[in-house]
Order: sequence, then structure tokens, then C-alpha cells
Amino acid sequence: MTYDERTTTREPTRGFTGRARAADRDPRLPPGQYDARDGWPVLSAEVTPHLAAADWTFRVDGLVAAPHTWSWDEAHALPASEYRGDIHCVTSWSKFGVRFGGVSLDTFLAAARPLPGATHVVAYSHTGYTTSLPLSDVSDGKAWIVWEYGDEPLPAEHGGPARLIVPHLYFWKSAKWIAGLRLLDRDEPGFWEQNGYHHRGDPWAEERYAGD
Ligand SMILES: Nc1nc2c(c(=O)[nH]1)N[C@H]1C(S)=C(S)[C@@H](COP(=O)(O)O)O[C@H]1N2
Ligand SMILES: [Mo]
Repeated sequence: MTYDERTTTREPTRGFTGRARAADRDPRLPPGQYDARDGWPVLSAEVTPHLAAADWTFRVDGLVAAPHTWSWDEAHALPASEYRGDIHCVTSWSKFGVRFGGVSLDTFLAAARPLPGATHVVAYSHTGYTTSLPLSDVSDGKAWIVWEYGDEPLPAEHGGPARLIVPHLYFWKSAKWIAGLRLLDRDEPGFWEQNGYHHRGDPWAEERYAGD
């Protein structure tokens, strides 16, 4: 798989943040990051799939009492929840004050009922992309399945019709074109975790690469 990185709008002025004194630094900006401002880079290992909402499904299985698959309409019938805040990509851009709408992952997990032995999850996309996370990082209000960006449907290149977001971790954990979550009793590294990236990816601790 080749890694295709494009920037949808102008390049940010990196020099400005480089010269800024520590006191001028936006406290929302984790170490080593810059503010992408109006830009929202697209980072995809795959060619953007054009998946119709009617064909989208989301499944929770593995170490759960009640494995379940939701259709688009079933997922939309669940209580709505939104994330307002910041996102941080390991390639060093951050974006402040974004708003994503969808359903809290807690709602899906509550229906599937994780078994006591479940400690980790692998999130997988309809394209085959995978990423691994501790179950605690996608529980208790920390993760969402989203289909809206602002008031608009999530664009296909950003993971539409629906993606995972786990905004307190670097954005490679936020699988686009999300298909499901498998609960496991161990950490099973996903695509970037197998390719040298850190297993957890906390931007505030600069957990970029394995060993950071
Ligand atoms: N399916 C899939 N999801 C993915 C990726 C990917 O390549 N494929 N890239 C990840 C990475 S590295 C980042 S930074 C974000 C980028 O999301 P964006 O393209 O909407 O900015 O998606 C994450 N989710
Ligand atoms: Mo990324």
C-alpha cells in the first residue's frame, strides 16, 4: 500500500509557529504540532471508496455477549451525540474547534456488552485499514461513529459515509469508512502500529513512533 498525502488547501506557515515564543503558543497545540487553520489535509492509505450509505454497516463483535451489526438507518435511530474540540494528526497538523455529529461509541458498546476479558479493540474499515486501541480509549465518552462534519455530511475523502473518531489520540486511530470494532483480550497492532507507529498515540505525550 502506498501512502497518499494531499493537502486540500494552502500550506500552513510553519515558520510562524517555529519562531513564536513559548508564551505566544496556543495552549491547545500539543508539542511538535502546528495549526492547520482552514486546511484539512486528506491522509489515506487507500483510494477513496465511494460507499453508499445504504451499503454501510457497522459491526461490534469479538469478546462481547451480543455481537451486533447496525445498518445506516439503525445507527441513525440511536441517540445523537457530537464532538466539539480539536484533532491532531501525527504528521504534525492540528485543527481546532471542529464539530462532528454521529453516535457515541458507548451506545454501540452498551448494546454489544463487552465481556470481562476484553481489554483492546481493533477498528477496521470497509477498505481493510485497521488500527488498534485499548478498550478504555474508546469508552466513557472518548470515541464516536460520525457521519456529519459541521452541518454537512462527512465527505467521502474524510471517511464518509461514516468514520470512527478518537480525538484525544493522534488521528490515525480514527479509522475512515469504519466497518466495525472487534474486542480482544490482547493488543493486536493495526496497519500503522505494525509500521512503526506508537501503540497508543497520545499527542500530549508525543507518542508518535514505537519507543517514544
Ligand atoms: N481507512 C483509513 N482510515 C484512516 C487512514 C487511512 O489511511 N485509511 N488514515 C488515518 C490517518 S494517518 C489520519 S491522520 C486520519 C486522516 O483523516 P483525514 O484524511 O480526514 O484528515 O485518518 C486516519 N484514518
Ligand atoms: Mo495521520
